[in-house]
Amino acid sequence: MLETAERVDPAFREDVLAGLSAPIPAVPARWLYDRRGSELFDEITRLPSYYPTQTETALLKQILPGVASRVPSGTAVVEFGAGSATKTPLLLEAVRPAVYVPVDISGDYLRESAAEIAGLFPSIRVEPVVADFARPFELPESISAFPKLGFFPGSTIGNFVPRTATDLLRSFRDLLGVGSQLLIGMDRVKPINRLLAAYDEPEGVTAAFNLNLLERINRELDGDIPLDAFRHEARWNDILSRIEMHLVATRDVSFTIADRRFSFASGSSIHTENSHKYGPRGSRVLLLAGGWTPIAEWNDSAGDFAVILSEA
Ligand code: AVI
Repeated sequence: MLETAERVDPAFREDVLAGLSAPIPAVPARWLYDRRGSELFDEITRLPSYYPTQTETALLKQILPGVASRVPSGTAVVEFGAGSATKTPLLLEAVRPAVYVPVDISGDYLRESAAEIAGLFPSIRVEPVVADFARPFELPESISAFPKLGFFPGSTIGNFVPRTATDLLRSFRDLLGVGSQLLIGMDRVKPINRLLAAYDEPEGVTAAFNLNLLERINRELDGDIPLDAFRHEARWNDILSRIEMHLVATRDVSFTIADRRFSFASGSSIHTENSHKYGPRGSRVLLLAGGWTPIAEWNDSAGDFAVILSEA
């Protein structure tokens, strides 16, 4: 139960009402991450079938000395997202930057993780910035003179359609400046059965993560969506090279959200997330289109995941 009505983000209401009224019903993936959604995502990253986290972490352990040798000393690391408890310390240990600037929309989470990093690395100045990195924001004036390394792991870039991903990469370039560097993780195209298994596993955590969106809508937007009328589905869209998450109606269903009536026919769906997968050339073209020139690229031995260092 919400304590106060004003805790609901008006953009959530707008996105849900407009998204569910659209010819192809969809809700932007960012709304999957309320507190419960973030906990469930955390659980997903520990599932054996969700290979991206384990693979990227293992790859970073191997390659970070090579990354560090290409990064100037006295760098400021700017991480887009509050940082993972595992990957961020690995990077900071290897690069030993002068300053670490994590950027995240969730102030509470950001402050907690920034305090942890400050405890682990007393010699690194930690300057958290509360901001949605997908919208314009400013870096602390105090790091203007430092060389900068952006860090964007986890293949989060894959959650943006290519046009928006390009805009995002360009905004990172504008923010960090010419001469800066970007270290980015990108998930690779691979056999469909492995992709589907990563997004629809027997444990049902990804299903719970997807269905949690309906619970959030009911709770925050005064909805009465019957949760048992929808099921989680992961689909591979080959033309667009992406996994899509959908909530598929298991029967004809009608419900109300914020006094608006919606009807879904059995089998129709609400599209809730895209996770684009890139081949080697596709990932480089995306970076180039976003204003970044790849200078080094590392893949795990199975070719499942790539980490790419680029320069602006
Ligand atoms: C956050 N992001 C990179 C995840 C992904 O793989 O696209 C989100 C996710 N959705 C379902 N499982 C994981």
